[in-house]
Amino acid sequence: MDINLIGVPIFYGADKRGPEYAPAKLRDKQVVSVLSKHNHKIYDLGNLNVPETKEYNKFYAHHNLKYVQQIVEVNTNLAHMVYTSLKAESFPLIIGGDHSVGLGSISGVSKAYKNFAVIWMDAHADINTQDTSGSGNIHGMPLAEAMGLGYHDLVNVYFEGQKVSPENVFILGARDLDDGEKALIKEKNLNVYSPEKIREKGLENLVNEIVQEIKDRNIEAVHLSFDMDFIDSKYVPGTGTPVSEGMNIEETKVLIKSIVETKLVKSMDLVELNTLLDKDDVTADLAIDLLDWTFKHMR
Ligand code: HAR
Ligand code: MN
Ligand code: MN
Ligand code: MN
Repeated sequence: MDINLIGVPIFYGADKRGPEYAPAKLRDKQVVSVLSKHNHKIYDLGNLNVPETKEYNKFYAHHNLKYVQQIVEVNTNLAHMVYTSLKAESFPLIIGGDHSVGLGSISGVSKAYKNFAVIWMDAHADINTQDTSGSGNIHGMPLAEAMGLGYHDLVNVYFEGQKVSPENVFILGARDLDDGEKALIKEKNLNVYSPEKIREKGLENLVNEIVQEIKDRNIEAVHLSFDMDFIDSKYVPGTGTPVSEGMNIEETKVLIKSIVETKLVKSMDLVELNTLLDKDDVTADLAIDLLDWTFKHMR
């Protein structure tokens, strides 16, 4: 497989320094040769430009949205990188950065595929809007924006309107939801599976169930968006908003393997590795291990 490696060194969505160093860290850890082992050709396209701004400009566009303009600019460029990668039949692997990049990734996929699904592995649902977010941090909102909900400039990134329909979104591992997010899950009847629910169903069963739904709907592609905080906080010190009661590393690998073996995954994000919070590189090493595992099963 051809893989386009795209770094997005952004922290504006988290409003906390650290995730912007993840692409360089993973390159230091030889991400390119690790992925190459599995018979893939890796094209390292470098990092997208993230414009500088002053902290006092944070709320320039909206009182509860931090760094909107910068995030819109980066995600527009990312969307086009993802779209052109898919058109060239190269797998876009997006290394964040914080999870605000999920919007650009999904937007690019959405231009390439009319009928696709998103599997969002995360302790959070990231479906806040400017009206429900308590933090104003846009990394808590990308999936809402991609579903067409939220601030106009974010909803209309790359091209106007909704990028993915809510019934094609599957959120795995969610265990830290805000009240507005819970309300939206009810209202839209979103597919959200907590770690508890995943274990109850059985890991492979759950993936089979999702794949069945996906196949019934004639879905051509799956975008896998992996937030490091999906994994239980005791294994991931190097992430900005760790949450306990998550799945362990083995369980995470079982899920990833069965998702990837469907052959439907055509693009992926790996986000929220915060190198400044990491201890002895354990989270960076884990990110490498997970990428190694993922692309070993991808063919
Ligand atoms: N729900 C909270 C908020 O909106 C926390 C968002 C979490 N951060 C992430 N994204 N790492 O998954 O601020
Ligand atoms: Mn997230
Ligand atoms: Mn998260
Ligand atoms: Mn407002």
